Amino acid sequence: MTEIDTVSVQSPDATQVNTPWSEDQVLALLESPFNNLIFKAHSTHRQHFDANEVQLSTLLSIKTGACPEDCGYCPQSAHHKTGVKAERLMAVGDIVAAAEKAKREGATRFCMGAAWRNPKDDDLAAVVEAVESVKTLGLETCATLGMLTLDQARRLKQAGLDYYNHNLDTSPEFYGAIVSTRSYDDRLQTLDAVRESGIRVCCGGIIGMGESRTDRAALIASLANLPVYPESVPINMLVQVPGTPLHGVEKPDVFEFVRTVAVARITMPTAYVRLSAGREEMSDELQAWCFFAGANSIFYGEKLLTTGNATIAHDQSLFERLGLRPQAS
Ligand code: SAM
Ligand code: DTB
Ligand code: SF4
Repeated sequence: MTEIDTVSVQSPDATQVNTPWSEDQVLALLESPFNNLIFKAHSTHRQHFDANEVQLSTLLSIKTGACPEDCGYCPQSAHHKTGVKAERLMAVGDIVAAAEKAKREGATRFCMGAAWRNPKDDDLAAVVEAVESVKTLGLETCATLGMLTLDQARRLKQAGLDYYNHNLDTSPEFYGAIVSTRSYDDRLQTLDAVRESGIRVCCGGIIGMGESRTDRAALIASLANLPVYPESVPINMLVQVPGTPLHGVEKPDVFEFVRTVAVARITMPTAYVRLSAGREEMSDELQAWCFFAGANSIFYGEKLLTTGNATIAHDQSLFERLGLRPQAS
C-alpha cells in the first residue's frame, strides 16, 4: 500500500498523523521524571478529549477455550491446563441478548472475542450475522477472532463491524518468548488487512509479562509507527492465571503501568487508550492515575473473556468519586 492509500482509508474520526517515533525517543519518555511525563500526557489528553469522559466497552467471549495457539499469558490456550471449559460458538440470539444487557448497563461498544487462531468460513458467517444484529441495537461493534485475510475483513466491514481488536502484545524482540505458534509479522499482516478494509484498528499490548522497560518502549513505538496508528489502544495488565506459563512472573512496579499509559497517550494523541485487563486487582488510586495520564476507555461489566473484571457497582462509585462521566452513545 502506498502512503496515499493509507491516508485515504482513515476512518472519519481518525486524525492520526504519523510522526515516526524511535524506540529511543519512547524510552526517553518512559524514563523521564514521573511528574514531567504525567504533565505532558495529561496536557496532550486535554488537547484532544474531554478529560472527564470515559468510553465503556463490554466484552463477551463468543467462543471459549481450546485455542490451538500457545500464547503464554492466555487461559484459553489448549497448550495450558487452566480449567477453562471449552465452549462452542454461541448462538446469535444469545450474543444479541448479552449485547442488549451491555447496552442497558451503559456500554457504547460491544466486543465479541473468539479463541481462534483464525476464523473458518462457517464461523465467519455466524459472526457476520451477530455483528449485523448487534449493530441494529445502536451499539458500536468490535470483534477479536484471531488472524484475518483481507477478504474476511471486508466481509466484516460490510456487516457493520466498527473495530477489530488484534494486539501486538509486546515488543518484536520479546514476542518469541511469549508465543511460538505465530509471528509478529503474522500480527502485522492482519492489522494491514483490517486497516485496508476500512475497519478501525484496536491494537495494544500487555504489561507485566516479564518484559523490560525497553520492550515496553518498543511495543509503544511499534503501535505508534503503524502506517496509521490505532484508533483504540488497549493497555492490559497481565491477569496471572494458574496453569499458564506466565503465572507467578514478577509483577512490575505499578507506576511503570501508569508510565506506559502516559507514553501511549503522548505518542498516539487522538487514540482512545483503554485501561483494559487487570483492573480487578488495581487500586482506585492506580486507576485514577491512569485516567489522569490519558486513559479514556475501560472494559466494563462483570467479566472480561474468561476472568473477572471490576464490578459495575465499583466502577460507578469510582466514576462518581472522580467526577468522571461515561461517554454517551
Ligand atoms: N484469539 C484472538 C487473538 O489472540 O487475537 C482474540 C482473543 S485474545 C484473548 C485477545 C487479547 O487478550 C490478547 O491478544 C491479549 O493481549 C489479551 N489477553 C489474553 N489473556 C490475557 C491475560 N491473561 N491478561 C491480560 N491480557 C490478556
Ligand atoms: C484486549 O486487549 N483485552 C481483552 C480484549 N482485548 C479482547 C481481553 C482480556 C482477556 C483477559 C483474560 C481473560 O479474561 O480471558
Ligand atoms: Fe488463542 Fe487468542 Fe488466547 Fe492466543 S490470546 S491462546 S490466540 S485466544
